[in-house]
Amino acid sequence: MEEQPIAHHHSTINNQLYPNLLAAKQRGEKRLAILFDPDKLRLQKMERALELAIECGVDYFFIGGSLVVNSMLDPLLSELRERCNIPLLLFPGSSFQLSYKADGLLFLSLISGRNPELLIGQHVVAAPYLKMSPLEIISTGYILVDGGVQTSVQYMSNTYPIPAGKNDIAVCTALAGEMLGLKTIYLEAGSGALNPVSENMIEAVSGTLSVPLIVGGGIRTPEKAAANFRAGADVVVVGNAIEYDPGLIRELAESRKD
Ligand code: 1GP
Repeated sequence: MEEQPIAHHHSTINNQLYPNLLAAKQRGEKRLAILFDPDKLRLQKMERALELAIECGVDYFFIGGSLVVNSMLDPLLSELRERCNIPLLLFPGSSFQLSYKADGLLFLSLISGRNPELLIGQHVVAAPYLKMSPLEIISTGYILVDGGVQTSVQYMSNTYPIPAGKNDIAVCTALAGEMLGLKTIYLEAGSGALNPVSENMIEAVSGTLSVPLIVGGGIRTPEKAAANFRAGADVVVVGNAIEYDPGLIRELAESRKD
């Protein structure tokens, strides 16, 4: 008997993630992403988070962290895939955090920093693997903004964040990223940031961009999520706050409509 080609589990959402995000932006629809860090997962909370995410129609799961030291990545992706249709996007801290079990990958270039490994070096290493993978690759200009505390991204990347008050630098960085052809821009205050990215900066950056704008880091309340959406964020990402209180998902989901 002839060998069957390996069937990828991706069907309908594969390669539609970015077109869908663009279409949503054009319609003015907002999106909520929940970040799961495989290193930090506590299974009981995750269970509750998953139930609520399905019930409230969370738009994306982002999967990743600055380290990912354990081997939970694949099992976590399999479990999520089995349980729901919410798109699974890898959000990797390094080129080693890759898996075919997700739907897509935010291919992050840390454009606020001047560390060549994170601008292009790791991308070169990952490229042949990604070329063969079924993952939808979404190139992303990753902009680290000072969040009032040294975060893991800052330490691990060995880069300076953009100072919180320097909107002009953030704007020019985002613009350059878009001009280089990056498909999304991600304003990141870092996981556990004391101060999330200000509405002021979000407004300045979103006003100049045509590509979708993702914002995350230190967002703890539905009010802040709503304010970010009003300021022009297309996608808001929440991690830590959900780890503490999965119940927040309901109001965060509502904040998309404010
Ligand atoms: C995603 O790193 C953030 O951009 C997640 O940050 O864990 O602080 O929500 P929090």
